[in-house]
Amino acid sequence: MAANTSATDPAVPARPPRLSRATLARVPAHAHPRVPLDERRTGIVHLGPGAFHRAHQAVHTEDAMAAAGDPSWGICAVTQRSRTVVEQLAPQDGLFSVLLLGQPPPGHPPARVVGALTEVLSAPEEPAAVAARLADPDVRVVTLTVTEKGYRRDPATGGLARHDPLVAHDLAGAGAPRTTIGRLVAGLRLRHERGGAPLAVLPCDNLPANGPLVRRLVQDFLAALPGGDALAQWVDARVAFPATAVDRIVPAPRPLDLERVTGLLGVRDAAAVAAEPYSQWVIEDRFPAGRPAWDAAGADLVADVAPFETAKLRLLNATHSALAYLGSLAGAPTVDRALALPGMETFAEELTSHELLPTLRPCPGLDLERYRARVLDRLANPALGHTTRQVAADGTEKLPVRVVAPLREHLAAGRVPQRLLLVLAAWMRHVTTAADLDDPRAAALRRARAHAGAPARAVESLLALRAVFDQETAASPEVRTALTAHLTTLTRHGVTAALRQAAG
Ligand code: CS2
Repeated sequence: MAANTSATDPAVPARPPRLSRATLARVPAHAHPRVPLDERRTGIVHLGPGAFHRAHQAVHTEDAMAAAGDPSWGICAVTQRSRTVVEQLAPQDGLFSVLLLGQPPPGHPPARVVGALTEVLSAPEEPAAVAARLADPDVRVVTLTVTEKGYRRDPATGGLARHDPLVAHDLAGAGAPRTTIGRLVAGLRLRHERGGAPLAVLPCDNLPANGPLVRRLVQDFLAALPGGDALAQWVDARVAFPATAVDRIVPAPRPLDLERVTGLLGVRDAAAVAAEPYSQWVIEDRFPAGRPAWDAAGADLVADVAPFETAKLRLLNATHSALAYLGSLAGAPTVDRALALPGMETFAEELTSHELLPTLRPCPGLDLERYRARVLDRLANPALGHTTRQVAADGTEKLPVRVVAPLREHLAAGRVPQRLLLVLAAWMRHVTTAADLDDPRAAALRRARAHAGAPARAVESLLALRAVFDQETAASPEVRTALTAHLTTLTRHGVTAALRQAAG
């Protein structure tokens, strides 16, 4: 007979229970939420509570509530698509932990439970409850992390992609909204009807001028709605859309991270996230109905976010994409391993110092050269295990902002930045050869695959993608020549030779 393996058998260690309010007592006190859970009230609705939200805004908000002794900024987390997030968080009463990858700052535990989430809703399943929350006057801030593609912008106009089938569905108004902007507008409409309390909408995705962008998308949506005028006027007058720059590397958690959390906290946590110790948040200070004391918890509240945002998108995100494409072509599974490839550190140093830093405006209170050097140290953190595959995803959404924008500035000044062009050539090689393409425009990209062996034709075909390259950049003979030269070298001689060539 097999041995009895019941939970009462002292020979079999009991499986730790799952994190929840009922099991919190098992967690060491230093890792407990920093706000009294019974005192929290909901003051924020967050759309898209993926790993990044949990490791960034939720942590900053809990710290702000604790610093100011104001528990009225609990977060109602609204998932946009994924049932998994509800299944992770709801049985845990919204509790989750954040594991630090690398050396925790002095006095910080390596893992902590965050109690910022007061409620978890699923937008596809509970549209009325979501709209009601957005209309609730106690809710004074809405934050969003829905990734670049979640906004459904039209790359040609920068406004709402009105002909996108899901946007068209939401504009037709038949049934519950299916896009983030459609859901936001449904909530704003109800808020307007219920008295019109002011609100701030704060998008936290890696897009330049993200606040004004979302304002424009909402206004485009309302302009296309019959009878949307009154609502549009109210939005203009009472809803602020501050811009923000967010910065924390949050790789998808690995099984070993979840095991470490169990080891450190004594409970299992299906919603745990893992992040680098560094975290920064720069926020435009425009909140008509108040905000958490984020400034008392390390965030920078400023009048103009733009220079910070550009610095972060270029020094960190452009370099990240460079390492993702060049690294995966050379077989590096993670960003830190990519940086350790022969010639790559020098390339990253030169890309950031010679081609990115010179395009930046001064950021009050931030030493850009120190930030640049720190970014390279952060990307080299071997504890992150951030896969090049994860960062390489959605290139058609990310590259225009990170790489094509600084490229255009160089071209306008009469310079041809070879390293930025090599990053684009590496993306071209990636999309023409990768086994699985994770990109909202994968179908269009696959058409270039027929030219994988003919660099000039591949360049030609990919330069025609208006979502990535504007007309002028695509028509530049210097751009075409450099891309073809880099793609040829990558195809025939590999990454190390291409790095050497770009260094000139
Ligand atoms: C990354 C970002 O996946 C990506 O595209 O570049 O998610 C990056 O880790 C964050 O922006 C860091 O703040």
